[in-house]
Amino acid sequence: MLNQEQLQSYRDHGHLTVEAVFAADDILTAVADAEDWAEAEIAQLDADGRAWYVEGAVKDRAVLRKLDNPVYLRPAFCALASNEALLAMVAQLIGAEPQAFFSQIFFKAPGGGGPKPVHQDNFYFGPNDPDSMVTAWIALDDADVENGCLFFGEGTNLGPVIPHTSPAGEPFNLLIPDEVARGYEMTAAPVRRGGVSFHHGNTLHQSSDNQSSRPRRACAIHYGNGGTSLVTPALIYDRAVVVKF
Ligand SMILES: O=C(O)CCC(=O)C(=O)O
Repeated sequence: MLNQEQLQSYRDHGHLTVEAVFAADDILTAVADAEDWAEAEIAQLDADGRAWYVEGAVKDRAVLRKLDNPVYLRPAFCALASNEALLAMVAQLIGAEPQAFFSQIFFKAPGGGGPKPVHQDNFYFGPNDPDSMVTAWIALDDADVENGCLFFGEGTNLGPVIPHTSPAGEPFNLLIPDEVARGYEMTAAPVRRGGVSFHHGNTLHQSSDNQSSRPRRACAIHYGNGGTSLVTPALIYDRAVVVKF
C-alpha cells in the first residue's frame, strides 16, 4: 500500500516511483513471453504494421518498437496487471474497481531504440474524469537516463490537457509541439527492474532514445476506475479489450 507521503507526492507532482513491486520471477516470465511474442509478430506484420511497430531508429536489424494490448492478449501480462499489490496502489491513486483500458509493451532496443515525444495520456484517451486514469509503467529492465527512462513535467497533472499534433505519416504518434513542450522542465524518473513508475493521465512525459547497449523494456498499463469512460478519445480504443479485475 502507498503511504500518505507517497499519495501526496503523486497529487503534487503527477508521478510516483515505487521500487520492487514485482518479484524477479514475475518479470522474467513476462520478458520471456514478450520476446517470444515479438518474434512471432514481426514475422507476420504487413507493410502498415511494419511502419508503425518496427523500430525505425535501429538500422542493422528488424526489431519491434512496441506491442499493443498485452494485458488483454497475454496471460503473463494479465498476471502483472492483476497483481494484488499493484491493484491496491492503483485503487488508492484513482479509486475503486480498476480496469485496464489499454496496455503496451515498449521495447526501446539497445543501440538505438528511439524517443517517445512529449505527450499526455489523457489526450489519447479523453476520459470523462481526468483524475480517474493512471498509467502504471512496469520496468522490465533497469531504466535510467542512458537507456531511456521516462521524464515528467512536474505538477503538470494539475494543468489542462494541451492540444497535440502528429508528424506527417504518423497519425498515431500524438505529441505536444516542440515549441510548447520546450516550456516545461522535464525531470528523469529512473526505476529498477520490477519497480513501477505511476503517472497521472494529464502529466506531460517523454522518453529519450536508448544510448546504451542494454535493453529498456517496459509494460505500460493504462488503468481507469469503475466510473471511467473514454468520452473524447483521439484514437479508436476498443471497449472489448478492457480488462476488469
Ligand atoms: O515507454 C516509453 O518510452 C513511453 C511510455 C509512455 O508514453 C506511457 O507509458 O504513457
